Amino acid sequence: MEKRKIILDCDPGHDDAITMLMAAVHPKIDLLGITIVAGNQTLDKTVVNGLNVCQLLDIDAKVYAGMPKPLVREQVVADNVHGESGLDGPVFGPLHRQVEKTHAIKYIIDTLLESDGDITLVPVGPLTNIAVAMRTEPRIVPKIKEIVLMGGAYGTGNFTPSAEFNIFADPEAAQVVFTSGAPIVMMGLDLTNQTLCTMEVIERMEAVGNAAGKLFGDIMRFTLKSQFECFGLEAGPVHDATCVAYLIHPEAFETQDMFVEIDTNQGPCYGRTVCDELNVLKQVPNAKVGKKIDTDYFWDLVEECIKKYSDVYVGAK
Ligand SMILES: [Ca+2]
Repeated sequence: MEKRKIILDCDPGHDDAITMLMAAVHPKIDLLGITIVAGNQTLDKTVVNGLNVCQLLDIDAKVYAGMPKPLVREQVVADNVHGESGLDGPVFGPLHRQVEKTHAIKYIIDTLLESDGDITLVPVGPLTNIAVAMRTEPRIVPKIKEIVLMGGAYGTGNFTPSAEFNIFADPEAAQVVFTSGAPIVMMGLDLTNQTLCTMEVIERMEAVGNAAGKLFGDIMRFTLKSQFECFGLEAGPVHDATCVAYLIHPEAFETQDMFVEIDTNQGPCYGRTVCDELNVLKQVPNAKVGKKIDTDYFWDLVEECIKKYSDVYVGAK
């Protein structure tokens, strides 16, 4: 089976942790490395969260710390959804896993330059690391096979009425990435909000009975609580994991080629992904934008990934 080589760039984060869980174990994905960015919480916290998830699940991919602040704007975090730690809910033991000494930007640049152009970037946090890598070494851009990212929306935002959190947290970085010329697949809220995790889904994953199923349950039980408190929702989306699901089985997705611009004016639409869904501008599309996902496929895939941990992992640590 041909594996998709990926670098997962994330800001763990509840849905980030589930994305790590899936990317690390699925046979169609070759997880080369995990780079961390500030986003859902400050970098010190997102790095610890990423290491905790790797340690708990025995994920052997190396973890690299990246940018601690957005390019231009003041830092915002999503503690309303993700809590004080950035990954409230699961309880982890003493942390022994360590972050690599190499900076994430250097890792991304060196790995892409040495590659045969077969590496896909999967950014599921603010795009600061990817933008800085592109600006530091523009020769990486033609080396990128594809960027499959979670961010934005052509409908309503979730952090402001106009903007989705990942893009709002660093709109200028998003502009660098969306104007780079690299092929982009954008999983925005219009699609990711279809992955609503109900209590029924949580109980299904916990019933697998291993550490990965328990982690999924601990994560999503907290997410359900925060989604209800923040948005009045009875279920919680697993936004970031749609990117890995797309790489494994793109046929389960409906996408549309669109021209996408980032609003970097600091008004009410700051950080909005302005998507030309009706092609009124007659511009060349720069992104495939996710519209629909087969949710039955999605939950089957999540369960399949969780079950794979029964083979590689026994008992709690
Ligand atoms: Ca994220």
